[in-house]
Amino acid sequence: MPHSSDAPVQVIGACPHDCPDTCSLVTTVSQGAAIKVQGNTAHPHTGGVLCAKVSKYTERSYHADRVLQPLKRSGPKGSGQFVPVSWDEALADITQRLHAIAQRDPEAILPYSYAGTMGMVQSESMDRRFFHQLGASLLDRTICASAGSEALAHTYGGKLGMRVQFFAESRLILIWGSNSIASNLHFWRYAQEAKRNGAKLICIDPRKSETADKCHEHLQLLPGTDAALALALMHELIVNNWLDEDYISQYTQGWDALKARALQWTPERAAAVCGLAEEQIRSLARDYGTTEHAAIRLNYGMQRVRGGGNAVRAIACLPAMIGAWRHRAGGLLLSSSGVSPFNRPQLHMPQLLGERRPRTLNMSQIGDVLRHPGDAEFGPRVEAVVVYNSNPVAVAPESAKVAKGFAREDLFTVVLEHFLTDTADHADYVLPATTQLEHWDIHGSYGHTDVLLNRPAIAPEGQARSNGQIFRDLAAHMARLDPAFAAPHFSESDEALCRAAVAYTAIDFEELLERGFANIPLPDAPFAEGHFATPSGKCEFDNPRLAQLGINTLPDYLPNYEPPTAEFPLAMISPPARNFLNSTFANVASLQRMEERPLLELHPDDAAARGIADGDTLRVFNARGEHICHAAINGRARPGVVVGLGIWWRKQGLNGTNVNELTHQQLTDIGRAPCFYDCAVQVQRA
Ligand SMILES: Nc1nc2c(c(=O)[nH]1)N[C@H]1C(S)=C(S)[C@@H](COP(=O)(O)OP(=O)(O)OC[C@H]3O[C@@H](n4cnc5c(=O)[nH]c(N)nc54)[C@H](O)[C@@H]3O)O[C@H]1N2
Ligand SMILES: Nc1nc2c(c(=O)[nH]1)N[C@H]1C(S)=C(S)[C@@H](COP(=O)(O)OP(=O)(O)OC[C@H]3O[C@@H](n4cnc5c(=O)[nH]c(N)nc54)[C@H](O)[C@@H]3O)O[C@H]1N2
Ligand code: SF4
Ligand SMILES: [Mo]
Repeated sequence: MPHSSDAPVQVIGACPHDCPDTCSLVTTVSQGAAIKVQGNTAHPHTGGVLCAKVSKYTERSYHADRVLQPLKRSGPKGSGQFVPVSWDEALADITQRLHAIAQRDPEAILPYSYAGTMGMVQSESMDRRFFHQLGASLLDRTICASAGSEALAHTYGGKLGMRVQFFAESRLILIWGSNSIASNLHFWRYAQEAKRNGAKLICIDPRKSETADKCHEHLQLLPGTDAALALALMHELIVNNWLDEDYISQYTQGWDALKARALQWTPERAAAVCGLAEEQIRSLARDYGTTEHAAIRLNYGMQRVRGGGNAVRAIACLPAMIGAWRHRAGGLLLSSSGVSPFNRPQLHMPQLLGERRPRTLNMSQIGDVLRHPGDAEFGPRVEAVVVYNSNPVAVAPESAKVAKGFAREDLFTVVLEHFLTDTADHADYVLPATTQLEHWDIHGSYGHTDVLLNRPAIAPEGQARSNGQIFRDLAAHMARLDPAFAAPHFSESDEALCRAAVAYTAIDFEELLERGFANIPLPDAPFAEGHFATPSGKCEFDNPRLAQLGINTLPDYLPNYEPPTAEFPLAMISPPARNFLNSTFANVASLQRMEERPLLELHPDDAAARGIADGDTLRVFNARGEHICHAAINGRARPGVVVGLGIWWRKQGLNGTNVNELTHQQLTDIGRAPCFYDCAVQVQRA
């Protein structure tokens, strides 16, 4: 820690946010205060550039609304009324309550966390040990990526793919289901380099996003129809013989079956399903089938529908059909997190469960989970929930039910947070957490393949403590009631946990201390000669193991759960806003100004048919609820599709709701994930 009287110093850290870029940060500290946060020029993937959100990091860390002492509820559940209490009082009361529940049935306790910080220590180390020792229910962390991740694993054997820097050498890049300029800026820098070198960029997205604006072509398909498009591309690759037969025969499995299926998908058939012109599909297939070094940047935006898993499987077959994997600048990237070297069992210590095998509850159905009365199949009713690194009341689907669940007077809720979010408002105790500037952590990335270390730049603000420290403190208090919590693994420091995460791996911790980042040694072109991580070692077009899961063994097109109807004729998608990160930053004034207010983008025809003008106040509704916001007729929505950019806090909404008031809790075909973009609504002037 820099001494307060020292001249300004620079501390190297890592961006904690749930963003594929995992930037290396340089924080300038003067007199003990962080005065600016910049991108590290020495880290190639960061290139000295940060997004607008994190460039303003000090505005968030020093925000006047930060929770800086433990708070105890003083009003009705959900009222957001609290009184300050001491750490000792809060920890003693919380551990007594949890212990009493655990004595009856530890599965009545549920941890709820996601990627508010992506660091291994503050997101999955001491917390896991604590809940495993308790025997609490396990959480199925499906809210974001599990449909695509599992689909990819069923095809390639893991979350593996192209290395992001080699997109700069590609000749054709399909940006598929991703608004890269908003949510993957540092990939976009590589794509720009390719574009300057003559590459063609094609965006496949129902919304005319900022990224679509900058691509050569844009296929503005209907939400949830990507598998139909992929199958028609296969059809064209087959009938025009744009195939790498040698790659297919050596390194893939199930070609004859896939071919038979694809031949049923003429461009004509797919065009009708996707809401595209036949010629757009033929032209895309020609580009893809005839350009060497063709690359696909697939992203999670296209898997948030009923058939999202199958769509990822279908798209993932394409590079193997044309042998794009032979070169490092060809192939596909969805997530690179499969190369992560971290020693998770060392951090999580699943052995603390002993003989116990707690149930697993799906975070994407938290609305139903919290309102379930309990029965033989479900197990005990949830009596306590501990939330950290997540804001489920705003981000989980069908949020009226989520808010109702959290409003249960008999639910004991502890929230570790920086701010009084919608979720924290429902807590019995809010515990003040440190931000990335104030704690140690170690990070992998799902967009590049480096490991980064985050050193604390400043002392914790107020009485804030790191998640790691809070779980150590909870364990220490629990030890008074249950001696198992006195074991030494409950006092390992955050810094020691950083070291443990990479112990016995190819990553040198001293190098991390020195530079802030380290490369994982990897081949340039992972599947140039097959070597897929599947049991067959091949790219599994046909995966027979899927039959046991009740899933079609070949990729298929599954229509959405909620196709538009006469009553609810518009398909609503709600992708991330450029200047927020999920619901994080929605309370930072300078970023809020850039996003203006909760908006719904409509096509001019859909607006005209309803007498709606730009800026009008709207009622967006379906059978689940209504959300009041403002119309944006800005040329980004296609006919029949509306776009509610996320994710504002519910309490910022005109009627106390956000877009998730309208979404449902049904799950994707693969990966048990939410279907945020598979949602039909109607819109009226309010
Ligand atoms: N600025 C910013 N960056 C973020 C985030 C953020 O909230 N803000 N969130 C972070 C997180 S948690 C994640 S998971 C990633 C997400 O990263 P991405 O998955 O790349 O998400 P987006 O960039 O929103 O891209 C999703 C795009 O998919 C489009 N889309 C919606 N439905 C469909 C469909 O059915 N088919 C196709 N082809 N496209 C569809 C949307 O219109 C949107 O433009 O981004 C991360 N980065
Ligand atoms: N309608 C709709 N809903 C969506 C999506 C969508 O596209 N449309 N996207 C979905 C996706 S992809 C995702 S990933 C989820 C994301 O949902 P969440 O994971 O809940 O992400 P955030 O909303 O950013 O909330 C993270 C919270 O963690 C807190 N936090 C950050 N760092 C720390 C820390 O070190 N300690 C503690 N204790 N707290 C910390 C932040 O203050 C913030 O309130 O939302 C999903 N919801
Ligand atoms: S949010 Fe993403 S782009 Fe912005 S600084 Fe963090 S890692 Fe980089
Ligand atoms: Mo996400």
